[in-house]
Amino acid sequence: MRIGIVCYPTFGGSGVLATELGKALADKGHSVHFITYREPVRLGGFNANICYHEVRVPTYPLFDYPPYESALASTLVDVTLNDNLDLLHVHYAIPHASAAYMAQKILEKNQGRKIPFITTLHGTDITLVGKDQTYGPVVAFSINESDAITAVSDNLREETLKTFPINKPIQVIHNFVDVKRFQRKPFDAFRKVIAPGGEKILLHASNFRKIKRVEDVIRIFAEVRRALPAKLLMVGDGPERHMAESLCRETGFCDDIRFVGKQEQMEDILAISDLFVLPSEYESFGLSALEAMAAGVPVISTDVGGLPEIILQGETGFMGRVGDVEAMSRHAIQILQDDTLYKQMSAQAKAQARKFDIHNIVPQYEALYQQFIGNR
Ligand code: GMT
Repeated sequence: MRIGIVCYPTFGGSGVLATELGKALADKGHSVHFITYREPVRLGGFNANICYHEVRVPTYPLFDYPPYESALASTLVDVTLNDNLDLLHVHYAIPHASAAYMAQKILEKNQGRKIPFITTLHGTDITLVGKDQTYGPVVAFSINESDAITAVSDNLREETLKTFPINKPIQVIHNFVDVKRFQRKPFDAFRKVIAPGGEKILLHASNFRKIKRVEDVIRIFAEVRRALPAKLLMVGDGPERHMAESLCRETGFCDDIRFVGKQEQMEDILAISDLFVLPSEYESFGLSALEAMAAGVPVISTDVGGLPEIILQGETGFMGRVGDVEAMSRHAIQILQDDTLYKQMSAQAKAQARKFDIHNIVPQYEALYQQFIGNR
């Protein structure tokens, strides 16, 4: 199959998922074309079945806001024609679904050919940004015009149906992880640099937006640190980083907290981590938590959105109420202090992650594509 993938090329979960999907499809012999404004961060080295097409957005003095959506739609038309694409798969509805709709209409009118497009909903495109009246009508329209709609969790499917009048089925295809890639390797030298005294290592990774409640990460860590020797690694960057850095000074544990910025090799960082902390206000899925579990790292999180679809309460970690720092800290301490419990949870986390292994999920997308390509 010849598939065009549209995504955000950033560290966000939707871009990571789209990139990993494209790479997996290419490994299976499909021809994959990434169409976005920058090379996706997880794309990695050369693959003969992958092409990256950059969407150029020329500036012009008239434009206070260069029209990315039009530039994307035009690039989709161009790539579909020149590379004879069978299908477009857009990740994150805004503005990708409406750009794909526009490209579809242009091709239909000019070439008499309908390129099917599939929209995968990832989370904030529905629950935060999409809901906003500024975008709502366009989001609802372009989702409904998609030839197929998928959501990354049952919860996101329900949220979408609550938010928009959707007139076609939404298929749930859960996010996935390449379990093999996240198998722990002995990384003692790296671990010694971060925790020279053998301290436990807690990890948080996100885009540091409000929805992630990074202040709760710092508060949970402070409680853990009062109970046992520990270090905290904060991976990622975003609007709440400054606040989090000030808060860590207030806790008095600044020397034990490292902000390491955006990192690509999550598997290396997870290999030295003992506990992953994700106390978000909402997660449609929580791909970072799944990656942690694949590495055998138990997760302390909130019980929101799609997280209960991947985390098994008391078996692969603990989920508390949003803002319940006390309960999340108490369970974190318990897990870290009890070696037998820790080993059990770590093994169960790996076993649970295997259910979401790339080899189980990617065929679901291929089967969906086949439904449309078969009709051409
Ligand atoms: O978490 C973010 O803010 C980034 C966002 C994105 O679109 O890249 O992540 C969303 O999609 C991920 C991949 O499907 C999910 O794992 C995240 O849970 C989801 N984030 C939210 O729902 C807040």
